[in-house]
Amino acid sequence: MRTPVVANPAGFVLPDSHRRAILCMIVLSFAALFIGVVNGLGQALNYARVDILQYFPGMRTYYQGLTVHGVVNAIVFTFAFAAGFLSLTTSRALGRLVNDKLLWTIFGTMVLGVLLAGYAIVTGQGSVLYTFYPPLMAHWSFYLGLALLVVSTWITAAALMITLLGWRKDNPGVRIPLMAFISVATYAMWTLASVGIAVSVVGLLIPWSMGLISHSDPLLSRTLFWYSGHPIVYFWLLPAYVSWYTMVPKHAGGLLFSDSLTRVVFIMFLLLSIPTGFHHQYTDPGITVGMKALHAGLTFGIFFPSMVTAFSVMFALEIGGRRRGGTGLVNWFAKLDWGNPALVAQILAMLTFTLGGITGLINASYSMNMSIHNTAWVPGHFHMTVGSAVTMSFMGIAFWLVPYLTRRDLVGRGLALASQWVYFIGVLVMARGLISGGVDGMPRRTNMLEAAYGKPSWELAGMLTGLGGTLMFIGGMLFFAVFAATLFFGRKGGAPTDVPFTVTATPPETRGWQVKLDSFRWWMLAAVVLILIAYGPFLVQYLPASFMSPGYRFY
Ligand code: HAS
Ligand code: CU
Repeated sequence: MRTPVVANPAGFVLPDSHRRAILCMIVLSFAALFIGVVNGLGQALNYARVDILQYFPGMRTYYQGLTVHGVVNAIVFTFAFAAGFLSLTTSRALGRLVNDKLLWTIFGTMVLGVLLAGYAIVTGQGSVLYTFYPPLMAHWSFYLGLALLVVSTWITAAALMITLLGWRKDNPGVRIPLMAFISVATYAMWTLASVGIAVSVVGLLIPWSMGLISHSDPLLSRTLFWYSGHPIVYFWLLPAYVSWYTMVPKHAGGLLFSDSLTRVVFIMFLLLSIPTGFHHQYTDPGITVGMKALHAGLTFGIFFPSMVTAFSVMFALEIGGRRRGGTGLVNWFAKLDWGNPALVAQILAMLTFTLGGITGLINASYSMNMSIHNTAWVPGHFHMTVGSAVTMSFMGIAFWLVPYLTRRDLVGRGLALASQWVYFIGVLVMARGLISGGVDGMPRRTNMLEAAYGKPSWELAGMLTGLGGTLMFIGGMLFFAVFAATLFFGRKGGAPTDVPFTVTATPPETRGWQVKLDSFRWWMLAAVVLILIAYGPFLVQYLPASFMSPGYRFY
């Protein structure tokens, strides 16, 4: 017997203090993106050998600019958005509020973290890029700021967990509503994943940067970084997937393909995101080939839930397109609502992610990685993932979320649509430049204005990178204009009063094996076992740490 259970509690109202706390997080998130996008223009133009960074107030070096770009985009923008958005989705799906004092604590911890890390970066004492590998050394406030940003994610995880446990107590035996399940799963995965960065920052880097220990262990720090650094990409991506699964079908007028399959996808992310970090370290010495091969194999495993996502989301879009009168093999696609900026942003995000995913598979292939590692190919890959799939999805979500939180109408629908098309074309042109340059050996993280070894064939790649980056900047500015205008000048009244909420084609099963899918405890335990298998042998062979390198500050 199948009965749909508590999937859409009616009458949900977000009280004002929650509304303001979540709005603060979303504004912090996009303020960070704004700084990131402005710096991004400087980075992209550097590939075209045009120096605009020199005009940025207080900017000392290319690496300072690149650190700002990476930290605000990859850490602040994503963390703040996930905290605000997933607190809302959890509350909404459970019909139960996340504690508002915790929401404000999360926001306060983030702001403190940004100020501390920002102090080091702005004063030129933290130009260590967002990967902060030792022996490059930053001021201790950089590491402390990052630690606080990670702590803010733990408070969020705890806040969501407490809400879920309270709900479970009041609803014994009821399936967890899907939107809440996948929101909490995202934080469950990240809680396990963030341990690596936390150990590295607190145990190794803060004492070292304060002079309490004189030397660092680069390999151990890199390994701990990538233990968190691969799963962090899914921590960025999964809030977008929450929207793609549970909200995009609603925008498109379609249906979610399967409740159970969606849960399985998120459980696969919980299990497989972490034991794959060595695919960033194929060229590192000190890690056995066997361990690298194991992580490569598991990386192909983590490719699978995204493939499932592609087909599930396409199902939802196709139903929507056909309901709007679409026929034939492709006509349904044209019939989608191309006038809705929230939907358009996310469809364009999916299209770029298809290319981002394929380039990820190439990265993961050990032998192909050897020819693209540390080249411009890699930023080509990640601008088609985090720089577009994630960023454009978050922008698309903002098109309904900001009106929902402020109770103000979206201002400039046409501009909002234009912003996404311009950004989309920009990211494709830029990625074309970076990818082709990378295949041709053009390096990443290199000040091209100073590099004495440029090849003539890098010229076109560099120009395309600069041109695409400029278009992304213009698209970004159009987006920020819409965002700010809505925030300050939107007309009160017509804004959406609820989050978009999808109906599943197959409601959650109330008996059978599917019920077991909701047991977070067992999935987390299984994830820990996989982590031990993937990292245990390395740690046994490697530890104790070898503190061998002093700190360096080159720029
Ligand atoms: Fe990656 C490096 C492998 C996904 C981000 N990645 C990076 C770095 C970043 C990053 C930031 O194996 C650089 C780190 C640094 O600074 O050094 N990546 C992968 C693989 C995947 C992958 C296998 N990456 C991501 C995501 C990111 C991200 C997601 C951010 C959000 N990546 C690597 C590897 C490296 C790497 C190596 C190291 C490279 C090196 O040497 O340094 C997979 O998860 C990708 C799976 C994706 C798919 C696509 C599914 C498509 C969907 C859209 C469907 C479209 C629809 C529209 C529905 C399988 C879901 C349809 C409509 C139509 C009509 C068509
Ligand atoms: Cu990775």
